[in-house]
Amino acid sequence: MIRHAGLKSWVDEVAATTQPDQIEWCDGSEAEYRRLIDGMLKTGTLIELNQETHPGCYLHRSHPSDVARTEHLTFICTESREDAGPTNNWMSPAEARQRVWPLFQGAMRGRTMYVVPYLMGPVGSPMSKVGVEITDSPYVVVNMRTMTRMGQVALEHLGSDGFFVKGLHSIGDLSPERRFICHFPKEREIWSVGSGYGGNALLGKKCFALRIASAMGRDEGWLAEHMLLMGVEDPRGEITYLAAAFPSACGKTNLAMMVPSLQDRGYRVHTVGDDIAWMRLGEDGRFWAINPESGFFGVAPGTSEKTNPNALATIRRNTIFTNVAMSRDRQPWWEGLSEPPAEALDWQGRPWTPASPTKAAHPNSRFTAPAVQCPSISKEFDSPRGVPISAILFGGRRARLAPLVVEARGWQHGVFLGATMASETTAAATGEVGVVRNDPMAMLPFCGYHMGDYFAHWLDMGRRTAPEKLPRIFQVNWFRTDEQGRFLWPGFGENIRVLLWIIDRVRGRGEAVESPIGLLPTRNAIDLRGLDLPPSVMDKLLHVEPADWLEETERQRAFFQRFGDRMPKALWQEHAALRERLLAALRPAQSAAP
Ligand code: OXD
Ligand code: MN
Repeated sequence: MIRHAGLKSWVDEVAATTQPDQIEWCDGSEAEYRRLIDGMLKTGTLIELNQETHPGCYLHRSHPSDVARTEHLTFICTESREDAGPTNNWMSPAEARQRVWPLFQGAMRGRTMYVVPYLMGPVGSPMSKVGVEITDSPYVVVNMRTMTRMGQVALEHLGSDGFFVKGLHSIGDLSPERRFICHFPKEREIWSVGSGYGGNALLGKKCFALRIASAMGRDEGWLAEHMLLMGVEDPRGEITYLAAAFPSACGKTNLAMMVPSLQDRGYRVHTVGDDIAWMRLGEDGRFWAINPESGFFGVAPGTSEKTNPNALATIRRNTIFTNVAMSRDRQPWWEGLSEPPAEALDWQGRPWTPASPTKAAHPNSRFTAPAVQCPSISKEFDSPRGVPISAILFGGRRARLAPLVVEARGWQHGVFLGATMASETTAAATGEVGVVRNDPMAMLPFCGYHMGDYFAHWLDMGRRTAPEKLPRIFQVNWFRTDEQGRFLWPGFGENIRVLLWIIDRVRGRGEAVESPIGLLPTRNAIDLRGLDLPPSVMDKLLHVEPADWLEETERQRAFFQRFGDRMPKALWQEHAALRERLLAALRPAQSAAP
């Protein structure tokens, strides 16, 4: 019995437009999940994987043209184009009604319309928020059950008159010509049509928890960020919580679930989240964060016993794999997992052998798995108050230029480091892979409003509490390469060494030295014991080349200029100060030249 009149009337209105054969209200129960899985096994939407090695695991093969987020078809629908800002595609609400709404007309004829209430965030948390997704895809429903707290629990949170974010989704005819992902930040509403892919179709994730939530955070004084959340425990049992923003497919899941190489010295990692963080100021003046999700929608390729053993343990059961390959004995496989199987079916179901010229798994193939199955899941994962954040990391994928780690001089400089992040593109979105693009705070595709205002909001959050209560801000880069293109830093479990320096800094212990771009670790500040890394390599990893950075400030200038007078002056001041410091660093070298 639905007690919420607003919800009931919206569902009636949508049904009148989409004309489904039937309507199913989802309660999130195990029995419902089982029934939907069985139905999809019958229609071939899901394929059963080897239930002995992978109990409760299934494979879904998506349409080959529907394998990643489609940023060029993603719109922010505000009355004024200016409010969406220069980094978002814009569509007026009137145009959306004219161009996109008709695509929902009769779209669910012959299909079931599922009503999926879901909660983003832990049960009972003041930060948690309710969304309702209406969808005609049972694949979306079962993924939503893993990725959110779905069903009855959300209805209870909602009560009879609570607020919820409306999300309407139809796979339509899956044609990219009729694919739109529209966000209405003012109305807190989402329309998505023509795609079944995760980030386009699981509306709780990017659409609500980032694009709509970022606008809610601006209005209500909190932050919705593309960040992992993790705790690092030291041998004394003290846990320091970090939040880290990296662009899609740049290792957030690996870092969040890291098995530290220094485990035998008593360090441990506690995973709180791998993709999204909602952060607010607590009564104690510190930043507190929750992970609004309850599952992982991770990138499969490259995930292995070496790179992320905790992820492999997580996805051994109750996991939906999308667009991976399947071996003859029906086990999921992807590039980087292990030795290739002698024979397999590739992500499109075609016969594949190691001699095949194409990849077996799609580069953006994914797993959807419950967070609680992760061996390193934090005991605070379900905590309504969240975790207190001591440090924020911004990281990109940069083969050149950016050092392994650098600390901001303070909050304002830290916001500048986040705002000037740039990274090489990956397969998580359609388009060219490997080109450097600006991706401030890893939010370029996910900020639901003008990014100049977003930077101002970050600066404002820093003014709301005492400076010593603010998280310290760092920039990291695991991806620097040598002249042959080989990674200089071993990464993965060894990243703990960088985190320990960061934690030392937070706790007032670590040694640092000034550089034009921020504070670098001193030569011996990062513990390299037991790691075969010549000092010359460490020097390269921490090297800051003023001439190259000066060139980078030109990129930064061009990027900042796009935001016109909505670009906060404080960030222009940081830009000018950086140039000053770089020019000063270059001066002696220039005067020594003949
Ligand atoms: C994701 C993404 O799916 O960032 O998390 O694309
Ligand atoms: Mn992401």
